Amino acid sequence: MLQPTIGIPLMGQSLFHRYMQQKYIRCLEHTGAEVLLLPTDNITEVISQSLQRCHGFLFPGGPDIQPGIYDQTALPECGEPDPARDALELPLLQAALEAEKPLFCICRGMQLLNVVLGGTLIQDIKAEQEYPHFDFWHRTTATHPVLLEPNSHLGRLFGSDIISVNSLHHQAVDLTGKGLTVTGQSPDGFVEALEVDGYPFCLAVQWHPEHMAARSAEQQKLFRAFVDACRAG
Ligand SMILES: [Mn+2]
Repeated sequence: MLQPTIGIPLMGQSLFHRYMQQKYIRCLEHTGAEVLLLPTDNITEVISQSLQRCHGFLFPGGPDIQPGIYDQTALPECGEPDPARDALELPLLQAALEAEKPLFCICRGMQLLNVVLGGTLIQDIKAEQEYPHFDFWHRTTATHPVLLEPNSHLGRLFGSDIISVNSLHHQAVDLTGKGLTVTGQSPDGFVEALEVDGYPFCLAVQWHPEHMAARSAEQQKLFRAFVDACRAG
């Protein structure tokens, strides 16, 4: 298969949403993939059709996940959720995992992966952080280091145990879900990358490679590895 199709949940219709969505689309199209945006209406149909059509799924950034989903009540610091996206993305990710589709989970996407597998989130990290983990202005450049497990998929992909990343999150993975291993951490102790034990192909990162890839050959590797896995599947 020359051109794999990759499903991405629709982030929203506002100018801001379309700008943020376009970054993922460009990176995937640049590596030769076709993108299918998945709307939040007719969820059952969207899930069954996209599982047939898509060779892989990218779960993008976005608003905070409703804390009730991981059995917590919302703290005042928790952001405004998007219940429609939660309603689509939770069962879609569950179904994609069962079908063993190649996955790329970014920011909210990584947090979603953790929650789907029974993990929890820290609803706001501002009081604990020692690095600027939410720096929208510097989203195209690196703002903090990430320490990678040398024997992980990411450690091998980057050929290094330390990389520099941008950061656009105010929440973080707390208790990890079933079958997940932490393979990247910030120096102040927050989870920046997860891997699913024994799963064919899943990249899960807390940073935003889609905003860095235009200038960073290192970050482009993530999209290339994902699209290659989709092509092989
Ligand atoms: Mn960070």
